[in-house]
Amino acid sequence: MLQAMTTQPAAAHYLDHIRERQVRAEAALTTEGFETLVLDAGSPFTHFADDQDAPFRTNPQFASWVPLEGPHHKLVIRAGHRPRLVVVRPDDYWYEPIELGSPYWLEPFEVQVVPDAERAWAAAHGHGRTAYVGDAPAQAKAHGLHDDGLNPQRLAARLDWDRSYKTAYEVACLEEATRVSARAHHEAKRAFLEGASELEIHHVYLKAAGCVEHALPYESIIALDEKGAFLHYVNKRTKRGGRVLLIDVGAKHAGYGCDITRTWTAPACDTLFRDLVQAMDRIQLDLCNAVKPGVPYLQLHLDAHRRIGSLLHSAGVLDCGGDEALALGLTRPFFPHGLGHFLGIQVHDVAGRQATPSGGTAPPPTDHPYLRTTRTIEERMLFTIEPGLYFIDMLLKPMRSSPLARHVRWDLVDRLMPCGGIRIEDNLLVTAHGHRNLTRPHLP
Ligand SMILES: [Mn+2]
Repeated sequence: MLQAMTTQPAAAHYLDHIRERQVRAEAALTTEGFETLVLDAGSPFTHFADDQDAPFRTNPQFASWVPLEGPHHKLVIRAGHRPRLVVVRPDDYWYEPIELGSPYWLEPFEVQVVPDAERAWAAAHGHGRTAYVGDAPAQAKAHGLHDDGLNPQRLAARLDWDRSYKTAYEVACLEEATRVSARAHHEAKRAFLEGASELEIHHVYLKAAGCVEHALPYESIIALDEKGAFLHYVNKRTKRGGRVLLIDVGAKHAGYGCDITRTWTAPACDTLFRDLVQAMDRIQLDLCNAVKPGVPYLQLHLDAHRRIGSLLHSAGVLDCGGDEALALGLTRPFFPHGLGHFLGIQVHDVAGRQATPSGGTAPPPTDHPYLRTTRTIEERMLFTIEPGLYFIDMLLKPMRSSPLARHVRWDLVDRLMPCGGIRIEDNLLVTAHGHRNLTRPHLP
């Protein structure tokens, strides 16, 4: 990690990022009547009846300030003061301790290094009414925090809400992650066309991305043929020699993960399916082109259903398209997930369904329960656009015996079923009058 430092494009924006975080956090603290905020990096999660921990994941609220890895660190934020970073660096020979060095991201903090978790608690004391946000509220209480300061809901909601608007630093981190991921996607596609198995494609991807498996932002989805009809296909990946590859995998930079899906076809693929893939690519780009401030995300999601309905109509699968297919619910079994989600520290980032800065939920329509984004699009939001079209037996079966069955050419559905599904996913940053597609420049 030492090669990183000041040559990163992200580094140039980091001080502004922390300045904005500080301003927003101070405003949230004042509104909610707190003086100090303690963010906890978190504790390791130990598996039940075992002595092994799950790969550690930092509290996203902490990670959105500082890309310091590992458990037990604390960040103490207080109006008018430099944020104080308490770094836990044990003397250890079981696990190699972090080598802190002097990365760009230490600059804005008053740094205190302590040897263990207990001393981090002691060092993380606040001033005045203090809020704690982290996974160890009982320990925070044992160290003197009051009940009403333990993960206060409205304060946490305000911090989440602020994370809907990405800083230049965050965008640069996601762009760096995208460069790495796109390079690895290219290699994975090549391996697929050479006949590799799902597991081999996964290994080719990891090698090209230069990371271990648990450094991916989410478990890779690498599915050949009919396996693509499982939306989160993450089994042992034994299939090989496929005609269709659905690959959904990202990469991380400084804690920020991109989320990219492509669907590739081999020359032996059914031409009917290959045409659908090409048409879905055009639909995805049309949906991207509609992204700009002021548009409700839900409108794009429903528009995706209309366009997919029309595509199925022109392919002969449905006897009607567009509005009628959407109104009848014909497209839902073919496109059974949301059009996209916020992206950031978390792959499904926070506040996509948040109703107001202080909390509450704006749920999606009952017919579209998996839509994760119900916000109206605003500048600096960053989200995925990922329409899908699948042939999923479990969802189509009830339709075969329903009154809707007469709208469907089942012989074509049966012909397409072995091809699995299509998903094409880019990451978009919303600008003042439109958007910037972060993925396409690197991966057509
Ligand atoms: Mn996604």
